[in-house]
Order: sequence, then C-alpha cells, then structure tokens
Amino acid sequence: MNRTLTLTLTSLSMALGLGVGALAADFDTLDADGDGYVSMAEFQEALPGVSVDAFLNADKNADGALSEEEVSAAQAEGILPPSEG
Ligand SMILES: [Ca+2]
Ligand SMILES: [Ca+2]
Repeated sequence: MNRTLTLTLTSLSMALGLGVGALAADFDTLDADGDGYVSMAEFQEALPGVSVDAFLNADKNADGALSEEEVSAAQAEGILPPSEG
C-alpha cells in the first residue's frame, strides 16, 4: 500500500515537474535542425541509449519523424525518457 502510494506520488511529481516549458525545451534539444520534427538520425544522436523500437513506438502515424505531440505522448507513456539525465 505504501509502495503504491509512493509510486503514485512519484509519478505525480514527475508529471508536475514536466511543465510545458520543460517538454518544449526537451523537444528543441531533440529537434537539432529545428524543422519541428525529430528524425531518426536526430533521435539517435540525442538519445544514443534509447532503442530504435522506442522511436518506432513513439511515431504514432509512422511517417518516420516525431512531432512535438508524439514526443510528449511518448514521454507521458514512458516510451521515451522525460529528459536527458
Ligand atoms: Ca528535425
Ligand atoms: Ca510521426
């Protein structure tokens, strides 16, 4: 019970910590060329420790690039890390 509560509070804290600004800044970091989408190459450069599967899972419309919306959703789902350590 306590463990569940702790996990819930941790998740809540993380959600609160990830304001719009934090997500936007993170997206800007991922989107190295600033075209509004994170390509596979940009993804691998910014997150070398994250598997390609994570990129494919995050790419909901399978167009080969991640929009800011897709990145935010993937971070919310835990597919992508919220930010670089
Ligand atoms: Ca880009
Ligand atoms: Ca996409």
